[in-house]
Amino acid sequence: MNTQLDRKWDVIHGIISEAQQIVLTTHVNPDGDGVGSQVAFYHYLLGQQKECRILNPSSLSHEYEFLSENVKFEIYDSLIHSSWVMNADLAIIFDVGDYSRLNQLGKDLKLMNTPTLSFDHHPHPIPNGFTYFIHDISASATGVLVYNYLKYAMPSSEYNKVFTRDVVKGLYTALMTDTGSFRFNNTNAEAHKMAGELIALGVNPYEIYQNVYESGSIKRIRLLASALATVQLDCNGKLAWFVITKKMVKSSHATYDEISGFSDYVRTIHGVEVVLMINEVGSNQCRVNYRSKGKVRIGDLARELGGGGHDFAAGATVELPLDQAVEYVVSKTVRVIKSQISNGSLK
Ligand SMILES: [Mn+2]
Repeated sequence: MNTQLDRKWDVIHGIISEAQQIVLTTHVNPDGDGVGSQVAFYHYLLGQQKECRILNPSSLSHEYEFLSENVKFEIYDSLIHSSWVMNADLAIIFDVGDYSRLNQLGKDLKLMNTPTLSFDHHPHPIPNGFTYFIHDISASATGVLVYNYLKYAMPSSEYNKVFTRDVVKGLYTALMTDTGSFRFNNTNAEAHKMAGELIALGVNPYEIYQNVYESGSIKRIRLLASALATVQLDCNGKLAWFVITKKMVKSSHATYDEISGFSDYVRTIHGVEVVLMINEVGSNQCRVNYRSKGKVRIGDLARELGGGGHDFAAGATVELPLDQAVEYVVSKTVRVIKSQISNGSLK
């Protein structure tokens, strides 16, 4: 934790303490980090007698439904929620690097002049549209920042009261999913230390693992099988790319939210440094997703394609039909990998 951040905790703590009615949200297509962080914070705030609501830009995918046991996840709708949001004195936003990923809620918060507080670890210029922010790109997950805040906010004698079952479940989910179960190259000593502390506080790692990773459907496996059949190698085996077509999704009866984690299978190939998934979402639109093992930086490439993300995990939406998107994106990616090889950053 850097010292600049340490000094910020007291300011942030003051802002949260003063607020009475608080909106909690995360990015569209929420992941385990965003959802886990907001669930932990929600339960913490309830314990502080705050009035709060989780209002997200889109629905929860099925692997995170176990987190909704004692909390209602609502999809933000201006007609239903704007009067409640208007009365809120703070919106806390988790894991959002790009303000536009808040969709309509982001626009409404701006219109209503609601102060926003961002907890985030994506690389981007700050304040990036937010009023206040806790921003640390060295954190493995946004959940790490939430955990550090809660430890700052409460005396250690109160830990057993603060870190309830719901809070630790949320935090562990955030940490586990963003580190790929402690396998990705953002896994560090702090992540393992936090995991150990959460286990000591009562979280059951296997229960969380099962809920997130062992709750898939046979439809998902069928879609995975057809996607894996398209894997191709480029750049002497350093790039592996594959596609998911609308037809595959249809014939497997799976849904797009079930494709998370597909790249993890492809990255198990020896020698592969970058995995590129191209997902046909519309007749003129493809979602592009990059995962790098840590030698090739693909964040700038994703930004060039109009998207964003981290150096080693990023994505973009490309407005092209599938065949053109494949040609355009694969050739661009090959060029980027080759230039990083030739400038010596990749052997
Ligand atoms: Mn994250």
